[in-house]
Amino acid sequence: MARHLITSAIPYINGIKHLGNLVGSQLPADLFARFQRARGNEVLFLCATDEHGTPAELAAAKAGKPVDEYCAEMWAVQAEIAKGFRMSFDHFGRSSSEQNRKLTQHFAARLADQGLIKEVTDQQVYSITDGRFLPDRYIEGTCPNCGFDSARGDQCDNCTKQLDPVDLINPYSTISGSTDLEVRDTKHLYLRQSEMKDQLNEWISSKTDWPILTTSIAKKWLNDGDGLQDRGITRDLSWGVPVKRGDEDWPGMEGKVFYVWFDAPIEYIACAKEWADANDKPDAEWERWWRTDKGADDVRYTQFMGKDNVPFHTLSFPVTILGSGEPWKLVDYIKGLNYLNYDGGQFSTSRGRGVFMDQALAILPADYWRWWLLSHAPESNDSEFTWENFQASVNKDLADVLGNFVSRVTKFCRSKFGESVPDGGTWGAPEEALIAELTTRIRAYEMHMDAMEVRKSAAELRAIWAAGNEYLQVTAPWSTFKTDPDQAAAQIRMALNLIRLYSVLSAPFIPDAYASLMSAMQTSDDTWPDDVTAALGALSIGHNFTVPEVTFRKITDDERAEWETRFSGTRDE
Ligand code: B3M
Ligand code: ZN
Repeated sequence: MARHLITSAIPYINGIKHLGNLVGSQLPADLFARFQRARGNEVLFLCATDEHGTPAELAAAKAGKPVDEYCAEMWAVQAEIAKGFRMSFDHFGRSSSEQNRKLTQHFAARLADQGLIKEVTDQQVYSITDGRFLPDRYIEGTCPNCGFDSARGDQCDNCTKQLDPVDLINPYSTISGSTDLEVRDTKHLYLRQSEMKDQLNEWISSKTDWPILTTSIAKKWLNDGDGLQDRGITRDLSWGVPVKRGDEDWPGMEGKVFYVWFDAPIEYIACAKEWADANDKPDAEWERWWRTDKGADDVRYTQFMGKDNVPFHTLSFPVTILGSGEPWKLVDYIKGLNYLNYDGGQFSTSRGRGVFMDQALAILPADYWRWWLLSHAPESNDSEFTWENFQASVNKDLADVLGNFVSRVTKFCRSKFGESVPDGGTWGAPEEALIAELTTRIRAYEMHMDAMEVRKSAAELRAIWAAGNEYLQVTAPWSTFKTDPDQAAAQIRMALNLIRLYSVLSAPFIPDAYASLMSAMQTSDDTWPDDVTAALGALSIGHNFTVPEVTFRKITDDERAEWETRFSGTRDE
């Protein structure tokens, strides 16, 4: 049995995420976690909200609420929506937790002990109008790298370059819009990333199996031009993890907090402790996932994230881990994803353009979205959501191919043989051909799922469903029944067993359909089909079933047109 530690990038607390965010990390991570559990492996799947930094402060100010109250409320909202999408997190934590505060301060102390932190008198943009410093998202301007005109102080959304607020051209305050800014001195802690350049280079070069998207971003940051610069890991803000050296005060750092990107990845570790604490487990239980000296050496750790988060996970966070000099687990595989666009443009949180997670669930159940998003995951390229494509995929794959198979087979059986697996006939050439095809396809499906090739996995699963329809086409039990009812019974026995098999194989993609089909087939036997022939005998003669309600309905043209208009960009934020 393998052991898989799986984390999804932790979403910012500042509002409900859109479908592009969902397919960029949580959803493919959930697919992988569910698959590994189905294979009998041990999984710890973690996610959390990213609650510190300027995004949280700005959103709370906009909502007119104290930031801690705002975060607590939004955590509950995000947790509920994640549940709605059937995210199978073992724990959905909070980066503002006590566990993360302690661990972040611990890492800072260790890094300082190793000589990897320096104190720098830094120049920060100060807004005279607002009477405060403007770190990160409190300031926007033109990107010095690509010319994008609303680059944020910490990162350009267009070219993904990590920025320093003082680099922005034509900067303005996002609080007041004021351009009455000046650069003032303030003291900050810097992480000496440059010291770790060789070690990081070596580590990344050893990752020959990583997606090119991931390694190329990492290598670009390591080796291009300015390379791996030392970065400020503290901020002049009040909300965040207070700057301390372990339990000790840090002279000169009073009233400052750690930068959100310093404490957010540490939450991956803290979240495991939150999970253990919440379940009354001793520390050894979470440490066996995270400490290589305490059992984590056989853990395979996979991270899922959108491409804009890759530099922080391939450079900054590994510097924290390696630089600590402690035996923490490093990531084994990073699955970086591209962006999902919306109908000819970008999803836009500020303009309410596109479908947000709560809105999606209000119009259709989770499985419809999961299937479309995963089968169109932005892996090698950015991909695009259009209502036309969504309607076509749902209607074809889910309603026509899978749903229709289930309904034809169960209804035909009920009308001719009753609601139990019928006796009679034998399996011959068509069944052997089907089993051979399924065996090949299921092995390919497993391979793609193991490799997190999401689209290829979906394509293979679709082909597995289609093989059932082809089998019905070839054997035509409704015709067979007229001349040879015994043989028709054998064919329907196969088809009923296919429903259970499909349900087990499809569960990572469409967990609700899995549950309803298993209940219709009145079985809880979810054995993975290592042996396809055996799997197709799981429902034996006389086994009862019921005809399920419609498994997947079609999306009408009217609905499509209505939704297209509704989500074109008018959501009130
Ligand atoms: N919250 C950015 C994002 O939601 C950031 C990820 C943190 S992962 C440690 O895309
Ligand atoms: Zn840029």
